[in-house]
Amino acid sequence: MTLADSQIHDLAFKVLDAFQIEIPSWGFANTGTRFGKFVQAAAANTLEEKFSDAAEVNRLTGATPTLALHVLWDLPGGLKDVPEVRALERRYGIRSGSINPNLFQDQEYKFGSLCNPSPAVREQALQHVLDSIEMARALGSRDISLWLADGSNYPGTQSMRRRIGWLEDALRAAHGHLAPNQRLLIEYKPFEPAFYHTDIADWGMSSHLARHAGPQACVLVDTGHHYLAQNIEQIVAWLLHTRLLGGFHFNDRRYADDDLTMGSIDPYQIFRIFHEIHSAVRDGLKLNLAYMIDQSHNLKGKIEAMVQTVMAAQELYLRAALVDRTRLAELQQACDLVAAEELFRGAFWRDVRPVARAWREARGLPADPLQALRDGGYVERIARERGSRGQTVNTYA
Ligand code: PSV
Ligand code: MN
Repeated sequence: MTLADSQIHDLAFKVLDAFQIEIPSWGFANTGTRFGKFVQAAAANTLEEKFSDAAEVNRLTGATPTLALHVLWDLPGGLKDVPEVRALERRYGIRSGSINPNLFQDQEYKFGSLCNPSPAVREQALQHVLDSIEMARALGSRDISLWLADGSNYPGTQSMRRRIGWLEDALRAAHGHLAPNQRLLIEYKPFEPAFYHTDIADWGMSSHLARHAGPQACVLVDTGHHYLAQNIEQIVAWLLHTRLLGGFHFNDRRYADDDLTMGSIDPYQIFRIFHEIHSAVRDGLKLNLAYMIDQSHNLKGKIEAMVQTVMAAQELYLRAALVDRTRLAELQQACDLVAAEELFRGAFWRDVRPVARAWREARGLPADPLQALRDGGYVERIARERGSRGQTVNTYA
């Protein structure tokens, strides 16, 4: 670590001023596992309650001005719901963020959506994507985040190759409907809910589909959507190099797509990802990345978990920003392995919480957002109000 303390203060303020991360509406709703749901009295049952919770997270952290919306869960009436969402945006000072089509919940999608062998089902799925693009446009949302559950469970039961062609056609058609400022983010996932093959299983498949769809399509990296040994920061480096990286769904995992708190299992992994991004920026790449959280907590308090996640994201982003990249480049060039590694992990081990605290105070935010949440009484109040009305549960998240 070669940056002087005075440099760190200024850099940290600049970095934290610029860092924003989107939170998901489904992170405030009751969810669970296929074995059971543990409902929380404070969970959000309506879109208004999700906006209200998002506003509370933003009030405490100052870093989450947008809320990702999942179409069927949040906009079941389609375009008709847009005026209501607009009113909620104004009331709570939170903008709609990425729009997430839902191609996995309806019975028709049992054998796939955009890759279903039935032309009628493929058409229905494409229409849903086009409607979602339309909703995003009406809400002023730039990104449509597309995740497909499509795949198969048994060898020989589907033509993987034919399904690639159907997917190419659909995504190109969807791309044709984007407004000039909109983007199609194509998410990949190796397995679940399909357990033999998944149609978009990795970043190579997403990259190919994005290139084929058109210049406004890019790749969405969900940190939970990799096999355990995969080097995610190398994938990020490739996507940066090929200009195909659109954004992230952040979460952590120990086994598969566990949706645990970002950085709770392997904070060094997130640090390494952020390092790749900071170094790309330093090398002059013009990036437009959507940082999003994709977590829905079943056991932790939902708002508390979200605030904790935002703080973890800020700290790891900042720690990665503190790598002295000029010196690191020299050490890399000289193949001075130990010195390079010590410099790198020195930044990782730096405790940035005091400077983050100073930044929060300087920006009129609570120095300790988690304590402020506990002291503020918001969760107790909504638990009383919402708990007495009975709870709803998302079918999947
Ligand atoms: C799928 O596992 C996923 O990561 C997609 O982004 C979905 O939209 C989201 O989770 C729903 O929870
Ligand atoms: Mn995701």
